[in-house]
Amino acid sequence: VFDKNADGFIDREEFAFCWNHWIKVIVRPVSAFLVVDVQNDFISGTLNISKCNAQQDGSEVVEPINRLLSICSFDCVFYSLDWHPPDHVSFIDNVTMRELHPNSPVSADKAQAYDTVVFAGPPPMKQRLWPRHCVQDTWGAELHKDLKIVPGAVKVYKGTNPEVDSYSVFWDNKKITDTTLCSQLRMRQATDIYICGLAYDVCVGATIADALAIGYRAILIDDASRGVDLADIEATKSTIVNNNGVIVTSDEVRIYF
Ligand code: VGL
Ligand code: ZN
Repeated sequence: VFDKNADGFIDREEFAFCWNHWIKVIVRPVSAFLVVDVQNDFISGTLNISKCNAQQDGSEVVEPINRLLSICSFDCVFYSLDWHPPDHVSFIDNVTMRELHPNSPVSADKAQAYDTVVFAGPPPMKQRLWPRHCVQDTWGAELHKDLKIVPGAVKVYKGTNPEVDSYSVFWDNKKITDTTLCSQLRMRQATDIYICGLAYDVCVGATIADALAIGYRAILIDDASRGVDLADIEATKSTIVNNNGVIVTSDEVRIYF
């Protein structure tokens, strides 16, 4: 590596910095494949996204995901699961269990599924209310039966704290606790994260935003993701591109042995 000061080479420390921050990522990338929340409730259960604004069929992500898992050789594979206790703060039928902030746009007695309220806190917390979904150890929380599970993959559980929701697979929405994904990616020195699954504009979007903020190269696989709201899906795509993320289709992903 030549020094711009023209005396030959840059020193060891500077080389180490370049290696760790730039060169390693290019000559020795470590890839992670992350399948977000491909669970029954989002596909055909209580939070069936095909009944939402975008009317997308969540089961269509299974074919491209399985194909990528069989032909690509990712260094590590993760499956995240939305994994809520029955008293979870995001469930519409639990809205009267906690105090709302006086400035909440909707009151507890008027609130309906998909509305956004503000809980009193402290601190006050904005929360979109969802139908009861992905309750721990129920059918709705299981991964789709046709989804290929590869040996050695790691399952990452999120949304387990009853008091705080968790869209990103890295942290809960208040950034109180991180998940096993954070430590696993650090341990494996991952550089590139390929992300897909459900829902495009909710958990997939929040996860890729965090991946880019941490500094990973993040790749969203468009045809292996389905979402809730068309406008929010478009906004998610803009955020990814504006933050130097990449959006590809599954046939563009080529990581071979
Ligand atoms: C999700 C709504 C509520 C998701 C999770 O996985 O995208 N969406 N909980
Ligand atoms: Zn959830």
